[in-house]
Amino acid sequence: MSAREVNFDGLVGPTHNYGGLALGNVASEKNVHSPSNPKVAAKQGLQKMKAIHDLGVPQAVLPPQERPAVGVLRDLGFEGSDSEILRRVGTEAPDLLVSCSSASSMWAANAATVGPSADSTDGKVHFTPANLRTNFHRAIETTSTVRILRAIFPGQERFVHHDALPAVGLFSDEGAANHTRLCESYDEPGVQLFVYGVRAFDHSAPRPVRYPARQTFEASSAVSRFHRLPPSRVVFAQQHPSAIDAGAFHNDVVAVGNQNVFFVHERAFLEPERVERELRAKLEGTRLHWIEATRKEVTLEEAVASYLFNSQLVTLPSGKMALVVPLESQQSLRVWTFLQQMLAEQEMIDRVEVIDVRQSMKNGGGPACLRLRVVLTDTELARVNSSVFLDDRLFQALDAWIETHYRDRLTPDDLADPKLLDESRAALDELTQVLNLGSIYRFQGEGA
Ligand code: SUG
Repeated sequence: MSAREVNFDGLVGPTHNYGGLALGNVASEKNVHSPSNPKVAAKQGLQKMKAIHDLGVPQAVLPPQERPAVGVLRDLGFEGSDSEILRRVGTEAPDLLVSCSSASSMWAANAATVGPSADSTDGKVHFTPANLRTNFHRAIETTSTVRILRAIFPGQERFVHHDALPAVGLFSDEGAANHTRLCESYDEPGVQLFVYGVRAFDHSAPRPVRYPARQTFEASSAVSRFHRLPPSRVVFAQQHPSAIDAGAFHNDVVAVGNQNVFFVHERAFLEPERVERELRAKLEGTRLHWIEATRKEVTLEEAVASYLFNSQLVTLPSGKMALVVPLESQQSLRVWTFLQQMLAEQEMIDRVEVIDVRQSMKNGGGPACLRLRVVLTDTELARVNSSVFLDDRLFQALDAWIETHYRDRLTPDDLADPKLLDESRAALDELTQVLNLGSIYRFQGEGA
């Protein structure tokens, strides 16, 4: 049974803006309140999907969520018509309006952790939606994420959808951004690396001091239990606290892995030697290529600014790999020089593709943040809602859809505009038809 890794990218929603909402995310803090361009943002994301598709790597789409989330505002006690609520929140609690308007579900790496069937003792694909409880604007994604994942991966025969972990500090969970699967080939059992920022129960263990750790060991181990992974297939690793304090709020800002290649920054983990040793031991017959950038070659600050490790490492039809890096990695002379040298010195990665996702990058979301990886066998693939797979026809349809519905400039002051809500809903309503998703949004009567 052959298996493939499919990248499910979050489409950028019509309310994409710079809210300065994410403490510890340097770009988000830096760009607070600068005007955004949702149309360009969505097109950049779509172009990235097209580039991956054109490399011969399967690509699919996840829809944006309903924003501004008027339903959430109603849950918080606001009453009246939708436009009355927007007007009232806009004047009385503008920060809350910004939180309820973020297009943050575009960063699909945080939507869930996915466990491929080859690794689970029950032979099923497991999904655990992330509770994203560290930031309110992200915590409100979970309910819709569940609905969307169930609509795309239907039935219980092959897919298991778990509940999100309790949304408390002990179980802070940010999904696949802190999870890497290494393997010989996708269809064979692999080893899953769960990376956490803090052990919530252990107050004497090292922890970041400047910024919050968004993933706990307690959450990671619960997800590994949900996914029915034998201990021989699991490695836990603590993120280096200095990486979090330098702005690497997720592990995917300092490490990226695919099959038997793991590209990491020297300061990614607190105990890099132990992590490497345990991965090699558990991978048994597989030769792991551990490619490390030292602090001398790329400082943590350079890694965070360039998002070098937030690249996508994808297997090409030839069996070789490509590293899909953000434009910012090319614009840094030191990072680009390191990349050229790294390319020349190893035999696994044979090309680098440069992608422009600057609108997302200004909120701290690089190429890897925008995608959720799902390994699927042919049988599982056949059960996935096929309308979400990107081909030239869907690309054209989505490009035209963005052109029709998206604004080319947005500031936080625009978020209370009832016309923006109408435009967003009209766009999402049409999208559910294009992607054949049925009614998944609250404004469509779902979960009201
Ligand atoms: O959670 N930014 C996101 C970026 C997520 C990146 N994902 C991965 N590394 N996988 C976050 O910090 C900023 C929104 C704002 O400020 O408007 C934001 O939520």
